[in-house]
Amino acid sequence: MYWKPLVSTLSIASSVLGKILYAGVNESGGEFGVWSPGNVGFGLPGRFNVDYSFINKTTVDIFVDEEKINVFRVTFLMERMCPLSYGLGSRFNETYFVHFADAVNYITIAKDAYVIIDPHNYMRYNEPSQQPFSGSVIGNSSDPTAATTKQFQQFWSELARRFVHNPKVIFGINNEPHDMPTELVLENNQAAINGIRAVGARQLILAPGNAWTGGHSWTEKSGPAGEYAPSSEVMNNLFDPVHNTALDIHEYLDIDFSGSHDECAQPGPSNLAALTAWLKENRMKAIISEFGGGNNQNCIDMLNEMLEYIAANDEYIGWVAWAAGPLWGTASPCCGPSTGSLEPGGVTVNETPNAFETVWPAALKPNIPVRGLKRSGISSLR
Ligand SMILES: *[C@@H]1O[C@H](CO)[C@@H](O)[C@H](O)[C@H]1NC(C)=O
Ligand SMILES: *[C@@H]1O[C@H](CO)[C@@H](O)[C@H](O)[C@H]1NC(C)=O
Ligand SMILES: *[C@@H]1O[C@H](CO)[C@@H](O)[C@H](O)[C@H]1NC(C)=O
Ligand SMILES: CC(=O)N[C@H]1CO[C@H](CO)[C@@H](O)[C@@H]1O
Repeated sequence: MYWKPLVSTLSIASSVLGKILYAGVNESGGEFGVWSPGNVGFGLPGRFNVDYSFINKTTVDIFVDEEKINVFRVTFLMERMCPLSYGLGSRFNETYFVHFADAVNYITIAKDAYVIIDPHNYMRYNEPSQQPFSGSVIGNSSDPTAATTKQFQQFWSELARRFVHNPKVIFGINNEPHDMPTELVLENNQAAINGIRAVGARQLILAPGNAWTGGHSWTEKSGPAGEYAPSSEVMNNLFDPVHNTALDIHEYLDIDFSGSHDECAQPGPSNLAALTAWLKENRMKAIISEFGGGNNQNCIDMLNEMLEYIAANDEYIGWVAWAAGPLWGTASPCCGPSTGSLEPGGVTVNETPNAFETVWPAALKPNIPVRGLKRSGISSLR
C-alpha cells in the first residue's frame, strides 16, 4: 500500500552519498525484570515504568534533534505481549501493547524516525526467567510446551496488521536465535514473513540467523557439537514476495563477541569478510542491529574501523548501537562496567560519564552519514 518504486534521481543521489540508510541505537527496557533462576513466571506481567519501560521521550528527542540519527530498535518481551494464559498468537495484552505502541508512535510519528520492532526472545517463548537460555524453542515439535511455528506466524500477522499503515516501522523477526536447528530458524523466519505479508504490510523485515545471529560466525556451524548448519547454508532460501527483507546481524568486538568485556579484540572487517562475500553472492543486504565496544582508545579505533567498513560495503544498509534505554541506570549494557549505557544524561557505576559522552562522540556519531540517511518513505532496503 505504501510501496512506491524509487525514482532514478533518488538512487543516483544515494550512491553519491553512500549506502548507509539507517543509523541509531537500541532502546532496551521492555524485556527487563524477568531474570530469576528457578522462579518461573517472575516479573510477569510486570509493572510499566517499574519492571519494564520502553523509551524516555526526552532522550529520544536528543538523539533525533541533536545527534541526527534516524532509527531506534525498541525491544519488548513476547511473554508480556502474549501472556502465557493466552499463548503465543494473535491475542495481545492490550495494556502492554498500548505502552509499546506509544513508544513506536512517538518515534515514528512525532519524531519522524524509523523503529525496528524487536521481540527480544531468542526465538523462545513461555519461560523467560533465565533468558537467553530458558524457554521452549518456537516450533520444537518434540516439546509439548513449545509454541508452534504457526502460532508465531499468527503473532506476526497480528503485530504487522496493527502497524500496516505506519511506513516507518521495520519488523525485526526475533532477537538472537541460538542452539536450535538452523532449518527451524529459517522455517520460523519464513512463517513470520508470510504472516506479515499476508496482511498487506510491505515494510522492511529483518531476519536473524542462528548462533546469536553473529556476523563473524555466519558461515560456521554452531551448537555444542557443531550439529547445527551454518546460517549461510540456509538463509538464502528466505522468500519475500515484495523483496524487502534484509538480514539482522549482531557483531560485538570483544574476545568472545558477547559485548561483556572492556577490551576489543575482534576486528570487524576481517570477521565480517565471509558474511560480506556471501551477501554479495546471494544479492542480499544486512543491517548490524547490535554492536559495541568499550570506553578505551583501542575500542574506539576498532569501532571506527568497523563502521567505515560497513559504509564502504554496499551489502550493509545500516547500524544500530547497543544500547540506550530508560532503565539501565548506572548498569552497562555493553562492554564492561566502566563503559555505562548510551542513555543521555546517565553515568557509570563509578559516576563517570557514560558511553553517550565517551564512546558515542568518539566512535559512533562521526560515522552517522547525516545527509545520506533515509528520512522519508516506507522502510526499505534501498
Ligand atoms: C497486561 O499488562 C498489564 C501491564 O503490565 C498488567 O497489569 C496486566 O495484568 C496484564 N494482563 C495479563 C493478562 O497479563
Ligand atoms: C526440543 O524439545 C526436546 C524435548 O523437550 C528437547 O529435548 C530438545 O532439546 C529441544 N530442542 C531444542 C533445539 O531446544
Ligand atoms: C529522561 O531523560 C532526561 C534527559 O536525560 C532526564 O532528565 C529524565 O530524568 C529522564 N526521565 C526518566 C523518567 O528517566
Ligand atoms: C551485550 C549485552 O549486554 N547484551 C545484553 C543486552 O540486554 C539483553 C537483555 O535485554 C541481554 O540479554 C543481552 O545479553
